[in-house]
Amino acid sequence: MRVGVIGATGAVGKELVAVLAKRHFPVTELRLFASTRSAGTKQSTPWGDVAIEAYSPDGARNLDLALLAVSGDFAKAHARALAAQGVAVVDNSSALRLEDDVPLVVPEVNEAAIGSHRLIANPNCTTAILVVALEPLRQAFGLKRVIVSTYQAASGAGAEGMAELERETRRVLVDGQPAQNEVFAHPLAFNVIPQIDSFQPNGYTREEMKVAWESRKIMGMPDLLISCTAVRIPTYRVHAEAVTIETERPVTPEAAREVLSRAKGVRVVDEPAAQRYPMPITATGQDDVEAGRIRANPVFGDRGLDFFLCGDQLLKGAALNAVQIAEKLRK
Ligand code: 2RA
Repeated sequence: MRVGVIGATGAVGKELVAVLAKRHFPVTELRLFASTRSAGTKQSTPWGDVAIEAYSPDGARNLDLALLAVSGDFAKAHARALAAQGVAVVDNSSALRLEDDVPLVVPEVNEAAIGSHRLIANPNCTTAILVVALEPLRQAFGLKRVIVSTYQAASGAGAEGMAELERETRRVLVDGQPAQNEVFAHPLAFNVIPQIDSFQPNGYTREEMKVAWESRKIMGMPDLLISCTAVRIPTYRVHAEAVTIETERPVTPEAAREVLSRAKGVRVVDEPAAQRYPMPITATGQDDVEAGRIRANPVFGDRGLDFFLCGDQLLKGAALNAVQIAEKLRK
């Protein structure tokens, strides 16, 4: 397939190229698009050095597949037109995720939603990591309520987020100066920030609402009761999520562990006695979402469960999920 990665120089764009290679996606021609600033430079890829092009609808006309890792404005302006030209499009932005005619897909959960669609939205990273674990639990025990608190890495804000964390940390440790922020609302080094994206009229942030809106759509549960508190922490990579659920039917930690150990896209890491549980340091670079700290939640009696997830948000939360969708589109 003639594959175009649009936003190729960003953190997700680079992962997209790496995941295409790792999963042996049948690329006959790889084209990389980015801003005019990067156009003309070369990026080294498993398919050799590829010159970065400035995007133009005409230039992209011959693609079979376009993987978009750019802004929502770009997606609004170009995604539908590309799909109408016959290009299969997977969009990483939030612009089209809630549109009725655009499936929002995590293949382990709702692959069937792809149908004959040619334009598919890739969910927010925090949502994708959550629903791969929620869906098998829902199937086994039913799902009534979900409460999530997240611990999100700097790379959720792209390469700039990682660079800011590194710069700030050096400034504090090496220069002995206070951290200075530009990307995040406050210094992230040696801090946690309970704000990701803008505040909504209901007091939640947009990131928190995305988790609710998108989980409901992907799981086909428009009335699911779900609340999220999203927090940025000073790690490079991997989003962690502390999850509490109330189930429809009785659940035990043993039964939940069994269900999750059979679930696609999940790896149970849950040996408290050996101090083994999900952590960013072990989940980094891994395709599967780690699930552990699985225990009964006494607030909800025999229908309550607590657990902890760690997922590489540049992989399952972005590039890997997008390429998995592309693999399904190929079929
Ligand atoms: C973040 N989830 O971590 C957002 C980006 N997709 O900032």
